[in-house]
Amino acid sequence: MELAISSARASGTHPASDELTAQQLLEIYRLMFLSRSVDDREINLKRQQKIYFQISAAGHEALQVGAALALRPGYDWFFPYYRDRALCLVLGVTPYEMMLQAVGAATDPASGGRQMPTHWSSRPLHIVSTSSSTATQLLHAVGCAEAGRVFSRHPEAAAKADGDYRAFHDVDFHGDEVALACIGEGSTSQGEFWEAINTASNQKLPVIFCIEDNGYAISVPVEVNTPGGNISRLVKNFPNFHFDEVDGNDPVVCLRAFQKAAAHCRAGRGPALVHGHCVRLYSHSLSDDDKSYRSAAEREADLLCDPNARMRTRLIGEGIATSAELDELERKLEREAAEAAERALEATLPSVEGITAHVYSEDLDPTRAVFGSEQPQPPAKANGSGAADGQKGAGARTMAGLINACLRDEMRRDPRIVVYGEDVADASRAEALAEVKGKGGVFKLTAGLQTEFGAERVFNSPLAEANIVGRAVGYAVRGMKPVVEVQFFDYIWPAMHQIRNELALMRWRSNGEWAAPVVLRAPIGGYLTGGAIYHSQSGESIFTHLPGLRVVFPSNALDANGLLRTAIRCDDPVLFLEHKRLYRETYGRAVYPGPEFAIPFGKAKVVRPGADITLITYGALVPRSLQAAQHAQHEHGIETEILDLRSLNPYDWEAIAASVRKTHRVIVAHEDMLSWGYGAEIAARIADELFDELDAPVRRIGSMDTFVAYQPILEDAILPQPETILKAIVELKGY
Ligand SMILES: Cc1ncc(C[n+]2csc(CCOP(=O)(O)OP(=O)(O)O)c2C)c(N)n1
Ligand SMILES: [Mg+2]
Repeated sequence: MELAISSARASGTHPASDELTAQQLLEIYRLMFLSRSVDDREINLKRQQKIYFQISAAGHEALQVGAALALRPGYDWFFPYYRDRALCLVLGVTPYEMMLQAVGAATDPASGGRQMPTHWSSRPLHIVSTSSSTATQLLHAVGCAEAGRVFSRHPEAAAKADGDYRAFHDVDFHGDEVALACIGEGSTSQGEFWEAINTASNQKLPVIFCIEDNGYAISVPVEVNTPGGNISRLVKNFPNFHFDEVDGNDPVVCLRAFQKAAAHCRAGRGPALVHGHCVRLYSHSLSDDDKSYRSAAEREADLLCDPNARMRTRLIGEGIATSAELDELERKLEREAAEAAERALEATLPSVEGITAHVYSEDLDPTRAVFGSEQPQPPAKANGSGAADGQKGAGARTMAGLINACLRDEMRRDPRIVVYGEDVADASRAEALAEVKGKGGVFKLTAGLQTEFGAERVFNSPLAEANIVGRAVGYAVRGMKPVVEVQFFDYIWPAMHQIRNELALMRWRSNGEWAAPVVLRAPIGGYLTGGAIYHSQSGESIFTHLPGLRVVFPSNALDANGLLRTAIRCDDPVLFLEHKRLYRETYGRAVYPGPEFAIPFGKAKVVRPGADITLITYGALVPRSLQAAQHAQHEHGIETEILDLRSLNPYDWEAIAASVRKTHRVIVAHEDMLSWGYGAEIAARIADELFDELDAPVRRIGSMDTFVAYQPILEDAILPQPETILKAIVELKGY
C-alpha cells in the first residue's frame, strides 16, 4: 500500500465493506482516482492543443475497477471499449502508456500513433485491439471464447506446430479463462450485440458482457435506444446466462457482481451479463458539450452520484482514512498523471516512412512460393468423397470438387482450422446422417467435412453474416484458422462493417501486435440464367479497396485448389471469391494436384499467348475471353494475349507490363459494373506508367451500371458476353 495510513486501520477489515480490507478499499480508491487524474490531465493537454482527442471514463470508474479486479490480465481476455480507462489501468496499462497514445507517439504500445487515445491493445495483458466501432468487439469476444474451448478440448490444436508455414505463436489457454466485453447501453442497439449474446447463450460460452449504462449515447437518452429504457429487462430470457443489474457507482458491489459472473463462466455454465448503472460526469468527449442537450438538474443529479466522491466519503465515514490523508494521496496521483504526461510529450513521434508497415504480414509473403509446391503432384489415390462434384476417382474434377478437396487436405493437416457458415454442415442434427447424405453447403462445397472432422470443427452458424466474420476475428486473434463461408456474395453486406473496420485493420491499427488471418469464402457472380439481382452480384473492387485484405478470384479448378491452399496457410485475411457459374463447368476441370499444391498470390497466368492485344481479365470472363479470342483469330487474324490475374490484391503488375510492352494495346475486362470497377484502377495505372508503350487508349469492358435482372434476355444484355469482348478486340486492333 502506498499510503501512509496507520497500520492498524490499514490491515483491519470492516464489516460494512463486505469483508474487503481497508487496504483493499484504499487500493480501489487509488485506482479510481488515478484513472480520473489521467483523464483530467489529458483534458488539460487537449485544451492546450498538445493532444488531438479526449474521451473520459469519468463516472465509470467503480464499474470498471470492479470488473478488472475480478479478472486476471494475461490469463482472461479483454475486449474493452473507448471509455474503459479505469479497466485498462487496473489490468496493467500505465498512465505513461496512456499518455503515449494521447500524443500519438511512436512508442504508443497500443498502436504506434495510429489510433485515438483509449483504443486499447496489449498482447501481454490479453487486451485485444479495439476499434471505434460500437459493439463489433463483442463478436470477437465470442470467437475468442470459442477458440479457448477448442484448445482445451483438443490439445493437438494448441500444440506448437514447428516448421509450419504459419507462425503458430502465442497459443495461450488455461481451460477456465473468460472473455470480458464491454459496451455502453446505447450500443446494445447494434445488431452485433444481439448476434453476440445469441451465440454466447446458445453455445454456453464463457463471455462476460459488461453494459456500462450511463443513460446516454452521445446526446441520445437510453429510452430512445432501448424499449422500456432497461436492457436487463429485454435480455432476461436468453438461456444459460447469469444476469446481474447493479449500482455501477459502488465498486464493491461491482467487484462482487463480476466475481459471481466470472465464477459462472469458469464453471462452464454459460455467459454472464452485468448491467451497471453509472453516470457520465463529463460530456461524451471533448468534442461534445452536454449542456446543449441535458438539463442542469439532470447534470447536477449525476454529479451527486460521482463514484469517486462517494468512495472518498465512504473511506472517511468508515474511518479507513482521514480527509487529509486522502488529500495527500490525491495530490500524489495527480502528480503521477502529470509526470506521465510530461514524459510522453518528450516521446519520439512515428516516422512517415513507417506508415505502411503492418498493413500485411511481414512474416509471411504470400507472393512467394513458400506455401507448398507449384507443381501438381497427383497421388494415386484421389482425395475426398466426390460429393462436391459428383466425381470419384482420379479423373478431372470440377472447381467445386477441388475446393472441397483442398479444405479436406488442410483440415487433416491443421487441427486449428474450423469451417462454419450458413448450411455448411452436413446436418446439425448429426443423428440424421445415418439415413441422409448431408447438405454440406448450398453449393456442396463443404460436403462431407462435418462427417469427417466432426461437429466441433464444421458447423452451421446462425443466419447472420456479421456473426460469421466477427467470431472469425476472435478465433484468429487466438491463433485458430477459421475458414468461413458467406453463402452468397450478395449477402456479404451485413458483414461489411466487420470486414472493413475489424478484419482488414486488425494488424495495421495494432501496429503489428494482433492479426486476424481469416479465410472468407464467398460464391460470387452471375451468368446463372435466373440468378437475378440477389444471386448474381459482383463487387470485388469494393474489397480490393480495403488495405489489409487479400482478394483472390480463380477461374478454374486447379487455380482454385492452389490459391485456396495459399489462402489458408497465409497470415493475412483473404477474401476468396468463387464464381458460382464456374463451380461445375466443363471448362477448367483438373486432376487432383495433391495436398501440397499451392499457387502464390499475385501471379497472373497467360492463358493464351498473342502479339496483337493484351486482354487482362479474371473469373468468369476468362472462358468468355478465350471464346472471343478464338473468333478474333479465325475471323480477323488478331492474336489476343489473355492474362488471367487470378488474384486481385495483390495483382501481377509485372505480367501486365510485360504483355503491354509486347502488344501496345490493352483491354481490361470484368463481369462487375464498368464504372468505378476493378478495371478502372488497372487502366489508370497503365495510362500512368506505360503511356509511352500504348498505340491506342486502354479499353474497359464490364457489365452495365445496373444490377443483374432475372429475365434471361435482360441478364444477357446486362452482363458482358463473348461478342462484347470480340467487338472490343476488333475495334481496338483497328484503332
Ligand atoms: C458503429 C458506430 N456508430 C456510431 C458511432 C459514433 N458513436 C461513438 S460513441 C457513440 C455513442 C455510444 O453510446 P453508448 O454505447 O451508450 O456508450 P457511451 O459513450 O455512453 O459510454 C456513437 C453514436 C460509432 N463509434 N460506431
Ligand atoms: Mg451510454
